[in-house]
Amino acid sequence: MRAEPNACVRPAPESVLLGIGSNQGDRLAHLRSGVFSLAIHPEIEVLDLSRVYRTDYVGPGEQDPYLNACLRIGTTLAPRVLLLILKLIEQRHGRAPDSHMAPRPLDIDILTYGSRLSGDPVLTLPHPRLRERAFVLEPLQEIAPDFVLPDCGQTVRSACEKIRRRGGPRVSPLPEEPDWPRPVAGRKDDWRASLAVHGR
Ligand code: PH2
Ligand code: MG
Ligand code: MG
Repeated sequence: MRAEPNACVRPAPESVLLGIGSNQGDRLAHLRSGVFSLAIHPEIEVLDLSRVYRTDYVGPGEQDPYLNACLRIGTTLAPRVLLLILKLIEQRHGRAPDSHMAPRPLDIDILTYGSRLSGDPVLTLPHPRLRERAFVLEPLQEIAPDFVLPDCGQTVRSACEKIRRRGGPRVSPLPEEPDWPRPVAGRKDDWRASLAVHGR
């Protein structure tokens, strides 16, 4: 059946890779609650989630270590709208609006949005520092090793191997974390139930 000319056509969901981090307060609780906030959004489906990594802070000055993880979501939200939602979730977790490079309870970054390329300074795609950051590439390679980074044609796996060879700040997975939800392959309801239990 053909759609009416004015019918509202829902766009197909895009596959989006996100990085999530915290280095302030109860870091694991913030990450968990951040994932839960994404999962309950009607236009976002959490499709995969890495383990949690303890990572040395990277950047000017000294800061406490981070906990970092990566997620793959499916969403019908346009990139700028998704960005706005992520900022709202960060703020709800106590993040000050202008806390660039300051310690933060929650940071959620769009790493890639489908294979889109964008030089927009508000939302550069892929994330401009993605390939320099082991704290992003290690968890990302768990969930998307074969994803081809659209700006350079490298897979996540090979970008990750490159940065490993270079050495650098420590990035290590936490020992099996009972409070961290894990997706159960092919059983979306279990995965959802696990998020509902762990969300606050
Ligand atoms: N995020 C930053 C700056 N430095 N270091 C680690 N280990 N993990 C982060 O998520 C991180 C960082 C700014 O967003
Ligand atoms: Mg960040
Ligand atoms: Mg950020």
